[in-house]
Amino acid sequence: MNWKKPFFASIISLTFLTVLAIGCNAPETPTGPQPSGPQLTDTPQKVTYVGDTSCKACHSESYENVIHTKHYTAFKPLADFPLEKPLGEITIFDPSNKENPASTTLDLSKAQIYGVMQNSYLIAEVPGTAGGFANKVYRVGALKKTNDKWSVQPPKQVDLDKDGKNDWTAESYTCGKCHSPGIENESPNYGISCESCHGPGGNHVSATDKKTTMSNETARNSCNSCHESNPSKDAEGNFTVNNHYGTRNYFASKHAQSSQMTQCLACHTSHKANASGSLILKDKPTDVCATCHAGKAFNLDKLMWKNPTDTRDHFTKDHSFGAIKYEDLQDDPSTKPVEIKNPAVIELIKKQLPELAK
Ligand code: HEC
Ligand code: HEC
Ligand code: HEC
Ligand code: HEC
Ligand code: HEC
Ligand code: HEC
Ligand SMILES: [Ca+2]
Ligand SMILES: [Ca+2]
Repeated sequence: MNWKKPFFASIISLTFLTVLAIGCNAPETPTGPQPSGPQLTDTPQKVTYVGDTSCKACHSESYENVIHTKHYTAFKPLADFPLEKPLGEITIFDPSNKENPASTTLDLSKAQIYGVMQNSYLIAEVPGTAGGFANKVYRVGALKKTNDKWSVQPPKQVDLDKDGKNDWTAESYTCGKCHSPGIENESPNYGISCESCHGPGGNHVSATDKKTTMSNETARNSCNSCHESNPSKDAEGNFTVNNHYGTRNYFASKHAQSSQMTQCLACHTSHKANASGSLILKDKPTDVCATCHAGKAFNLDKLMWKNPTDTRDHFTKDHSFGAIKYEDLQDDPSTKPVEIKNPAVIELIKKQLPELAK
């Protein structure tokens, strides 16, 4: 399998999506893994997402495994969070136009609420107003837990209308592509679901030929659409490895370059979590390495470094497996993103990722 192809496709689609996320009035485009098989026919087939319970009817074992993975807890229904008091009206500001900020009143008890992302952000639909809220889906609140109950609070406090008091600002929801693709896909499941990796299942479910209407290959190639691994460029044109989602620098590893490897799934599972709830093939991560590197002892904490300048400590570990050490990058430790200043590493990027180097 050629690793680089899906890799580039994902860079291109991500760049495109970033542009979409920034441009407020950009048209909506289906995102996430696209179905494999013939595409771009004269009459494009409408893709339909049918939801997990539909898959469960025939693939109950997969279903039981998958619902216990962290993919399934990335986005939850609000009903999972017992509230201190019933939802009511809030006045929210759209921060996208700082000169002339629009505001509106939203009755949360009647609003279309999609759910809660990463146990903290309340995601809901906000009807458009004159001069504001053009993007439909917004991060309208932050959930805070006190004792056993949750309350909805402003996600961000900024004095937008400059009256001396902080305003409840609701930002356009740009995180859904990876955290809740189901919202945009109009899937019955708003979070990450079977179809987030497998592509829409409508055809497969209704087809008599089950074998050719769903391909494992689509799912194997899906990981990168959310776990974007390559460096990116900042506004000054520096390469950075600041993304929170990537298996950072995987391109530089001997693994990515080896045809023996089946990429992510050489070490990870797609459905079944290990004893610690992680999608890793063995309960002890070093036991995975031992299946191919018998007798070698790896210190994964050192080898798979985390961004040391990320105060929130939630960035994915480096996956270059020794090809790029943090010390090699010549990062400026005073800034949060990890800048790549070392000419030798920049050369490596140019060689392995010529598209990105342009
Ligand atoms: C009505 C029953 C049914 C439903 C509903 C169904 N499948 Fe299947 N699925 C099958 C059968 C039968 C096969 C073929 C198994 C075989 O021949 O090995 C299959 C095969 C597959 C395969 C393997 C394809 C391959 O290359 O081997 C995947 C992946 C899959 N289904 C995913 C899904 C997903 C995701 C959903 C929900 C969107 C779903 N299925 C819903 C019956 C179903
Ligand atoms: C390109 C895909 C993508 C986008 C866009 C994205 N994320 Fe993530 N996010 C991920 C992935 C993948 C992970 C899991 C990383 C890991 O486990 O190493 C993650 C993890 C997280 C976590 C959990 C970190 C932890 O340590 O538990 C938070 C919080 C988060 N993202 C917030 C956001 C917010 C807020 C946005 C939008 C402003 C956003 N993400 C946009 C892909 C994305
Ligand atoms: C994180 C991505 C991901 C999610 C989520 C996911 N799958 Fe899969 N699935 C895969 C991959 C990758 C394969 C290919 C198997 C392999 O190469 O190990 C696969 C294989 C399958 C197969 C083929 C038989 C097998 O197990 O190898 C079926 C059936 C299937 N998935 C059904 C489902 C159903 C049903 C759900 C939801 C309950 C689901 N999958 C959710 C990635 C995913
Ligand atoms: C050579 C084995 C290997 C390959 C290939 C690999 N990973 Fe990992 N990955 C690991 C190990 C081991 C860990 C856990 C490290 C730990 O817990 O100390 C991990 C952790 C992760 C995490 C959890 C976040 C974290 O920092 O703990 C994510 C997300 C991840 N890998 C995604 C991927 C994706 C996506 C791919 C494919 C591009 C991939 N990995 C390829 C071995 C691998
Ligand atoms: C639709 C976007 C999406 C796709 C596709 C996707 N992931 Fe994830 N993945 C995420 C997000 C978001 C998280 C963070 C979940 C959390 O921690 O709450 C995550 C977390 C993880 C983790 C760390 C937590 C854990 O369960 O161990 C691993 C490992 C991982 N994904 C591997 C994979 C692999 C392998 C594939 C492809 C078969 C894949 N992912 C496909 C979005 C995605
Ligand atoms: C499916 C087999 C497989 C697994 C599993 C695997 N590797 Fe590798 N590893 C390889 C191959 C193949 C190479 C490339 C060998 C080469 O080109 O010299 C490699 C190269 C490496 C290298 C660079 C060269 C070296 O030997 O020092 C490191 C470091 C490494 N692997 C670490 C790990 C770690 C750590 C794990 C577990 C998280 C792991 N590998 C899991 C197959 C694997
Ligand atoms: Ca104010
Ligand atoms: Ca820095």
